[in-house]
Order: sequence, then C-alpha cells, then structure tokens
Amino acid sequence: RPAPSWLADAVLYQIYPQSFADANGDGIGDFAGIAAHLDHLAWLGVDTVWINPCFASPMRDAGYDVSDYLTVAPRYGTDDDLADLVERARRHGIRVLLDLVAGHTAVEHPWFRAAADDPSDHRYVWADADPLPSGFVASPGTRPGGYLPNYFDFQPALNFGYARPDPAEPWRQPVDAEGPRANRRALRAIMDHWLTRGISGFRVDMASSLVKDDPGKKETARLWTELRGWLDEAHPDAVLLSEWGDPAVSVPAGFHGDFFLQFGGATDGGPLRSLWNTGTGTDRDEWDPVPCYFGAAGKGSFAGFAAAYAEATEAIGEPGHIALPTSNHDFSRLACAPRDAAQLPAAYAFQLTWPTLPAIHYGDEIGMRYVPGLPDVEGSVLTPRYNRAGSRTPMQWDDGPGAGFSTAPPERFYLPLDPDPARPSVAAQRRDPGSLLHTVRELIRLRRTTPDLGSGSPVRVHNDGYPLVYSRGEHHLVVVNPSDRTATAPLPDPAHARATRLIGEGVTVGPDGISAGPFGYAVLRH
Ligand code: TEU
Ligand code: CA
Repeated sequence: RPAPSWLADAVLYQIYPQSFADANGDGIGDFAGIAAHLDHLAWLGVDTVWINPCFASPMRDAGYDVSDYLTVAPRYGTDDDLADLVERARRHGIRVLLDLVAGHTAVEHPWFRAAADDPSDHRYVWADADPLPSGFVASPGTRPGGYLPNYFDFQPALNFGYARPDPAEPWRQPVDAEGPRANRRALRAIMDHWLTRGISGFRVDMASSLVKDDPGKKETARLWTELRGWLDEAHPDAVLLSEWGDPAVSVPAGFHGDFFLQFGGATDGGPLRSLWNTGTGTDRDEWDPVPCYFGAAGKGSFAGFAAAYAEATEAIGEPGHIALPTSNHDFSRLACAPRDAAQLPAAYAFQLTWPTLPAIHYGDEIGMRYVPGLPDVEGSVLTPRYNRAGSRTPMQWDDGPGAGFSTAPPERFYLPLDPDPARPSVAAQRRDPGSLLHTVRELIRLRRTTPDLGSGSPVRVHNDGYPLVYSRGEHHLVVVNPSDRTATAPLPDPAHARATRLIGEGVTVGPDGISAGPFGYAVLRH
C-alpha cells in the first residue's frame, strides 16, 4: 500500500506537551493549551502534529515510561480533552499523531508489577537465572532473576521474542511464543483504541528495538509488516512513522516515513548538524561547552549527506519516506547562540525544499535556542556535556515574564524558561515581516503549493560543495550556502540565468553563474 498522498506535501510539527502551553496555570503544558494555539499552527501552515507521549506515566522519562496506554496523563487533561483537541485540530485542517512507546513500559505498569511476582508471566524478557545475563536488571519483586531493560533501567523491554531463540537460555523465546503473541495483540488494541478516537496515526518510539538479537532487523520488520497488514484492514488511513534509523528496512515493513536523518548528530548537535557541519564542534567551545549547530565556516559534508540520502532512497525505490527534523526533544536545537540566527533561514530553505518529510520541533520556527545548564527533569540527563532538557524549555509565545506559556509564576514552571532577555517570541516575530517565523511560513507555503518541491518528487544535485545547488522537478532550482563566506557555482543550465526568484536572500544568478553570499539561499523558478 503506497503512502497516503497527503504526506507528499505534509509539514509535521512536534509538540512536547509539557512545554507548549499551559491553560490551567499549574506550570505544565496541557491539551487545552495546545488547542488554544491551533491558530498559530494553521497560520504557520503545518498540517500534522506529533505529540510526545501523553499517557499515564510516572514521568521519569517524560512519558516514555508508560503505566497505562489507554488513559491520558492527568497533568495534560482528560481523555475528553484529548478528543476535543483532535476535533478542533481537524477543523483547522491539522492531523494529530500520538507517540507509541511499543518496546517497553514503566516499571510501574500493572503488567510489570504482575510479572515481577509471577514466574509464569512472559510479557517481559525475564531471566530466572543466577547470575543474571549481562544487561539484565535484578527483579524488584518476589520473583527471582531479573529483566531486560530497553532504554533506562526503569523501562523494562516488552517480550517480542528473540530472532535466534535458545532453549538453553529460556528468556530467549521464539517470536511466536505466548508472551510475544500477547504483546502483539496488546499493540493492536492500543492502536485501535486511539485510532478509533480520531487520531491519524503514530510516531513509533524505538520501532527497531522490538525483537531482540535480530541481525538486519528481519524479525522486527516481519512483526511490523504483520501489524501493518492488520491496520490495512482495520484503519487503512492510519499513518505510521518510525524512529528506526534505516528506512531501507522500516519502509518495506510498512512505515510511511522513518526518522532516519535524526541520527548521526546526537550529542554533537542534532540532526541537520551532520549535514551542515561535521566538524568536531571545537569551533564553539570557546564560547559555550554545549554542542551546537553550525560551524562558522560551514565545515559540513553535504556530499556525505546527499550520498546517504541517495542510498536510502534507492533502497526504498522512491523519495518521500525519510523524515528530516529541525531537531527534537532528544537533540540540541538548531540555535544555540545569538550568532546562529543568521544561519537559520538557509537551514529552513534546505529542509523545506529537500524531498524529505520536514518536521519542526516546537519553537524552532522562531529560533528558540538550546538552553545550556538546566537541571535534570524527567530523565533528561544523558551525558555531563549534554542535557536533553535544553531542547525542552517552555514555548516562547510573547514577551511577558512568563513568555505567554503559563499564568503561573515562572519559578513554578516545570522547566525554566530560557533566561536570555533577548529570547525570541512568536508575538514579536509575527509583527516583523522580516523575521524567521515569516520566512519559515513563506517556505512552508511555497512547499505546500508547489508539487515540484514536495517529498514525492526527486532531486538532482548539481553542486555538492558550497553553495549547494539542486533541481526539484522540471522547473525549480534551489541554492543554499551554509557557509559564512561567499561561494560560487556554475549554472547547471544556461536557461537558469533567466530564472525568477520565488524566495531568497543574498543569491545572484546570471549568465556567469551562481553567487551566494554568507548563509544565502534562494528558490528559483525557470
Ligand atoms: O529515543 C531513543 C533513541 O534513539 C535515543 O537513544 C536517542 O538517540 C538519544 O536520546 C539521543 O539523545 C526515544 C525517545 O525519543 C527518547 O526521548 C526516550 O528517552 C527513549 O526513546 C526511550 O523511550
Ligand atoms: Ca497545565
């Protein structure tokens, strides 16, 4: 079954619900807060939102530790509030995707509490062995042995079996054993529950992690193919996007898009960074120990990025199945320091004209920065150098003391606001037609009204040094210079000399070729 056609010009927006908007003044974002800001999203032009996990949870990993998949977390509202949000979003032309944490639960989940006391339970990967196999964590219950965690220790892996079962190691169960079968049924029931309530699909957390010791992820792919087969009957329009990292495997298994290009940047600065600047990051250490986004001179390897993209696209057989996020709740944002602001329009010009599914992490549309030095909140610490909380701070709606995020006193916010007195805001940028927010909006509008620029139409790269030069479809040429120096390239075709600029800054195109000033960009029609 092909991807739904609306995905070709979809622009995804990621909402970290804790931090988007707080409607009831308790210092934590909620569903009613999101509903109150749908106008902003519709004005910006996004048509799909993905909400990070919003289910019942002890919140030791921001909700990626689910204790009940069928009830929302009370801090965000009620099940009815979510239903109301989904309906209001629909009226704004916006689809809602939820986050499916398929591979693990919280230790507080009733399934795990039962398993920790019951040696006949097979919902989790449990070794009744002494000593425990490596990687296992000691039982918190009366049952001997211990369990396999999937991410943090308090996130026990659900048992979907091992690709290479071994009776001598009984926790290595076959994928068709009773526990894995029960868990696959549970996944169907969870998906069915929320799809029946009007959501459009899921972003699947750690989708590749389900079957253990699975070389090539063949058994994990088989599992998702089976689930997709069920969805095709029960909810044929449901969209599944994977956090997997290998679209050549995840897309044939039934995912419509894979967050492939979020990897490779992790703690050194995030998704687009690996494209923009593959340097070690030492160029910013003089001002800030936190990994950041761009290198001053544009040291990145676009050629490497383009090659990885081409290889993945060839394996899938068509473009449009790779998601390219600006950043997310795990990685540093596009901006870390004031000097990054000058580079953001060009980054967006690239993201919104490349044949990937663009995803905007809330706040990136105004250039909210990665905030260094925050406390560990809800499992956000990863390394001493990098704290995930820095990309999860409250959304900056206006220039008031609480940034329009909440009416609670800022000291009661669940995470501190960016303390920078010059922090950007939606209100200020809406008043300024030259702002990043207006540029992003215009680029989104262009993408969504120009089939050549959508994710379904292929790309032809003409120059993979600086400036990047590529064609989209028959009639569109894109020039992007990630560097702070003027860069030139030959014209791919003499006809381009007469091209019309649809949007851009700092790029000239003429009979002598293309010249792009520092961080210049242009989308041209010829
Ligand atoms: O992240 C899984 C994942 O791939 C991480 O290893 C990621 O690369 C890391 O956070 C880099 O900073 C997902 C969620 O996005 C994350 O927030 C959760 O903590 C994790 O799963 C466990 O559910
Ligand atoms: Ca609230």
